Amino acid sequence: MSNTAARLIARRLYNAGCRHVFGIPGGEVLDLLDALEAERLRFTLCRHENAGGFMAEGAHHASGAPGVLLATIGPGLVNGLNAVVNALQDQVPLIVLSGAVDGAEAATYTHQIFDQNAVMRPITKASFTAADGAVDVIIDKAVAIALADPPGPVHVDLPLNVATKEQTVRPALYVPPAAKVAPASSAELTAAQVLIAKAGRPLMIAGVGAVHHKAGDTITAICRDHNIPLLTTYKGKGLMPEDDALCLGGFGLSPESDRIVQPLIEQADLIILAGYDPVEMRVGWRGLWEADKAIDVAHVPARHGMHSATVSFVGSVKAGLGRLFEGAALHPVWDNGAPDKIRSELQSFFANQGAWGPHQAFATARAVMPASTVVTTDSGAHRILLSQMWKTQAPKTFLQSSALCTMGIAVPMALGYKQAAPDTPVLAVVGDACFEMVAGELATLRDQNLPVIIMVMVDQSLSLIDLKQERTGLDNRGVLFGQTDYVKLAQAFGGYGCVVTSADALKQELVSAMGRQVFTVLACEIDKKTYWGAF
Ligand SMILES: Cc1ncc(C[n+]2csc(CCOP(=O)(O)OP(=O)(O)O)c2C)c(N)n1
Repeated sequence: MSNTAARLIARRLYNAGCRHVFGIPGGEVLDLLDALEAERLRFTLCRHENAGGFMAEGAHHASGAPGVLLATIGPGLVNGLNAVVNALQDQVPLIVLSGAVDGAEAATYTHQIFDQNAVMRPITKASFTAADGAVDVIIDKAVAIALADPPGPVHVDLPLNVATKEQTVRPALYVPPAAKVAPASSAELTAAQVLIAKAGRPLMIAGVGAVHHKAGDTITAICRDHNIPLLTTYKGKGLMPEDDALCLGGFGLSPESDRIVQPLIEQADLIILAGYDPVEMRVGWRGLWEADKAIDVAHVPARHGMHSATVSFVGSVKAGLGRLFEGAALHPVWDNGAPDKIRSELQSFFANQGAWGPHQAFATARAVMPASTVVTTDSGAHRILLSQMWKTQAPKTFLQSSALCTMGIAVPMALGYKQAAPDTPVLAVVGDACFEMVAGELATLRDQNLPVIIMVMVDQSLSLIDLKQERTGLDNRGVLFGQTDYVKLAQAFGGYGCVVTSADALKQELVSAMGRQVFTVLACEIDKKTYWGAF
């Protein structure tokens, strides 16, 4: 068996559970590409490395294994930077493999060459150059670092001469994940349990750390046992089934949902933070509660300065919450019924309403698509309204960039998810500008035979930005654009497309799309003004 550096990297990634690699090859990564396929990792050729990075993220959400992006030297690597920063902010384990020339060569040769590690270092958790004799250690470390809390991107440069060098095969360097532990008996634990025992109006806010630690069942059980209402971030959606009367839904980017829910936060006398990272939140979430009424059960130490908590634990969010509530007997809580009133207010504010528009489109899609559907959404007005309206039953079924909030993620992330989980229905809901940023990836959907359904909300405007101009009295500048024929576009790339202007038509088209073997683009024509005041 060949034991070149390239083969070793591929084998160790396979052993870490990786089955898919996305990217675009160049002359400097051909040995690696060969090795990846030889070790049973399937390569998907995308049309832009940045989209490849989001595809890798989609595959990660489907499988739990780190996503893998392959980029060639120079332009290939830097084309993927937005996806790398997204992985850093949105806490996605992503291995970025790139080609490089040999160190000695770079002394006298400059074509396409710059310090790739220097570019990658500030936007990754680590950036390595694979060194002959230590390739196994480096790839094992890369995987361990990518998966450790908070998960994130790790870059590995593989110089051409190292890629083909035979390596001594050593047992896998076992880098055990740091033990995730519950708080030990301590003064802090006692103080937190006293706060819980005294609470009359407790509230829980859960986020991405609870998703990483699979704490959904624990959170649901605690909230139900003690009648504690739950708020989540957008990434935390589904930690508790969102149709539960105690679940108030996802929050983060909608001023209207903030306006409705913040009085409840003010009334609360105890706030339990469960893996909550405010990187997803608008600035209005800064300093919302006094430190002495908050207990923080976090997956990483807080460095954000957005809020503080009088007692704070870093470790297992799941075991930590379990320990805090061991034997807890709360008083009857929320005797004023405030959470129910807030839930009703949220429901009626974000209810389906009026004639055809985004509300009807989203309500129709939710009603028609099976409960097992995974939805990806992009950045813009469409995403904020959809995040408030779409109810999920489980975490990781509603995917988006909610920390970096980048455009152009939803279609490639849907593609990567479908590639890794072909039996799951996958729906991407995107704005027209977000869609056009990555329209070339329709070719990837065609080549890979992936029947992803794409709902494009067509309003010929960067509506979220348009709305900001409107609110601040500025003229529309740089936000309006012309009409694209999405039906022809879809057909040109080998898929099915149609224009949708009613809820009935959308219902029929979604049903047909689920039976189709190729991708579907549903161009939902709406009036941008339907977003005004909607979130
Ligand atoms: C890569 C990137 N560029 C610019 C932005 C700023 N931005 C956020 S939302 C948005 C508008 C997106 O327009 P569209 O896809 O049509 O969605 P809509 O707001 O109309 O729902 C822009 C330009 C961003 N978040 N990411």
